[in-house]
Amino acid sequence: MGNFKLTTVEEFEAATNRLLETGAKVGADAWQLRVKNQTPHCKFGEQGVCCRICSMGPCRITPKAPRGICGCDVHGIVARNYLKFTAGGSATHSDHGREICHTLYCSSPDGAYKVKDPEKLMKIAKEWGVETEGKDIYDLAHEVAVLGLEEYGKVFGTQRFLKRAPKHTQEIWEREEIAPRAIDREVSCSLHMTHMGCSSLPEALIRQSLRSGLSDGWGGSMAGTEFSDVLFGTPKPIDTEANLGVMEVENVNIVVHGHDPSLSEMICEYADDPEMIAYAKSKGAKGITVSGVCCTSNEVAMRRGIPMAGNFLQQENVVLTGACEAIVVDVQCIFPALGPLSKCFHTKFITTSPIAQMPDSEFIRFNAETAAENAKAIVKAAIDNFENRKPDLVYIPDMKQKATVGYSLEAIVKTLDGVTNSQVDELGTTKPLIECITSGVIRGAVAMVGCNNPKIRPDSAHIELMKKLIANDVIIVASGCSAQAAAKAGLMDKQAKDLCGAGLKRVCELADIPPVLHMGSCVDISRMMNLVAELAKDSGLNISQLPVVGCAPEWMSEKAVSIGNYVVATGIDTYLGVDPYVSGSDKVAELLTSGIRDWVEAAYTVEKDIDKLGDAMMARIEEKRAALGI
Ligand code: XCC
Ligand code: SF4
Repeated sequence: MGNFKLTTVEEFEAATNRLLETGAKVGADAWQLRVKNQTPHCKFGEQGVCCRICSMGPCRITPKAPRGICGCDVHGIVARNYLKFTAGGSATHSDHGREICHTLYCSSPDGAYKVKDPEKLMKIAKEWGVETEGKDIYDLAHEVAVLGLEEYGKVFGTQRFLKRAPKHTQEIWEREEIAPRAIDREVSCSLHMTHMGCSSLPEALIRQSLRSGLSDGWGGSMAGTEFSDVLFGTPKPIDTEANLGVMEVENVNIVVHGHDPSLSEMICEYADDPEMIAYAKSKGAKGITVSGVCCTSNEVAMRRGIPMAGNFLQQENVVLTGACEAIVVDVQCIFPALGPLSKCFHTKFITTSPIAQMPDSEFIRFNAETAAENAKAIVKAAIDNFENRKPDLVYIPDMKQKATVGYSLEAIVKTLDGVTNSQVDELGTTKPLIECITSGVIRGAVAMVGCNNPKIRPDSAHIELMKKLIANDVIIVASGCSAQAAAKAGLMDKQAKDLCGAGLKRVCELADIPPVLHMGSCVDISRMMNLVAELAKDSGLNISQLPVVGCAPEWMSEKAVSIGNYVVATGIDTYLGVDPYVSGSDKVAELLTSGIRDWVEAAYTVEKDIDKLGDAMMARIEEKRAALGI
């Protein structure tokens, strides 16, 4: 197996510690230090039993005070908090999707944004019943973009993309009254329900949590993914690298961070511009390196092979290298800490969105209409900053791994064609994958998703679980910061096949894939929804019967809870390594981990012991196989 070796969490931590030493020299703060000041956390908050939605409170529930001033009990308070948390996530993902629809609306043949995948646009247009015959592709793009935008406020009916789900799933959503209507309506309705004096019945609040989640996964996020593909191309397998070592000491380093590819795509475009490269050289650099953090990094890695500097809890590290000329952010998961931190170095912290404005940043407003000039100004500002580097503060850990990324649903279907040598003659379907699963060569699949969280040693849960699963012939699809954890460790290197069980290893060799498939950013979990929908349709099974589970072992954001809700509501059991602030109510905990199974054929498992979490997932996969007699 040559000299392939995974990067261990210990090696990773040693590099981080070395960077923190640089930080200490310049008086920089870091999350590792702030965690100390914030722990132990507030018990009421942790259990979800604090309510401050009206000014008679705040009320917190204890054995001596079992009800708030209005009389709400602990179950109502915990469930209300859970729904609010979900709605925050649905709003965030969906608003990202809306921005993408708007970018599509701004596309033009000679503007900054073009239609790179007209085939996908045609497919969606047909799916939505839009006449395509003889239409100019940009007229069609604008028409479809308006329809996409209307999904947010449609007066009647439910989300258009729900039709992609198998019939059985659609029937469940109808029966349980959780088929999401207008996206904005589900978020508004959630905030209405959680207002003082509205719902305090846990069942009603959790049901709306599922519906709000579905408006994200099968609404806003799906729009985000689909229209990003139309604009920037549907990902295909592509080679890249991951971890801090992708930053290059002699180059101008621009780090893109956030979520919306409308910004990062343009930065990449202009960093590649010969005029800009010449300008960088005139300033004494060898060239320009763009790398990424968080989901926007996944977006440009999947489509352009732009290297991934790291995931969520690595964002401060990129500045601590002392070699980051600019960290350019749009929305979501951006530490406000980057402001003061960048002031300790020469780094420019450039915010670009009215939605995410922060102190100690330079605000260069980025608009779809003026994208080209905005992006150029940002790249130029980074280049101009190169000469301000303080050489004695520069240290880039020599640490990176190869990764093959870009496994959209389309790419997975194409790549797995021909893996089986038997009677499967329907290419362009998921049938070859189904055959690998039914024959037992692959036992099942796990969707590994979500963030890092200081409550868990960063990346360790992602990596340990993945290693365990692939060794047991379970194939992994990954997204978000989980995908980046895998890439940094080396699990997206094709040579990682040697860590797999015999069956999965054979599949990796035949299809020439790594055992952990990078499906994109967190809005791209909608790709996973489309994948399971196709698997169910092609196999004639219900989604809940497939030996497939979801897992977010280190999650932290509201978005992650929204995701969890739509994954479960789609019929996929979901495993969490961090508790979603519901331990204060046995009723709510019971609903989420078991009661909702009666509604949607799936539920949550929360288990903080990562080894046990892995065992539970494998046991579930085997249980589903046994039920199918395979
Ligand atoms: Fe954010 Fe999407 Fe979480 Fe990573 S995984 S920390 S939400 S960047 Ni989405
Ligand atoms: Fe207290 Fe009820 Fe007001 Fe919440 S809504 S703060 S429980 S009085």
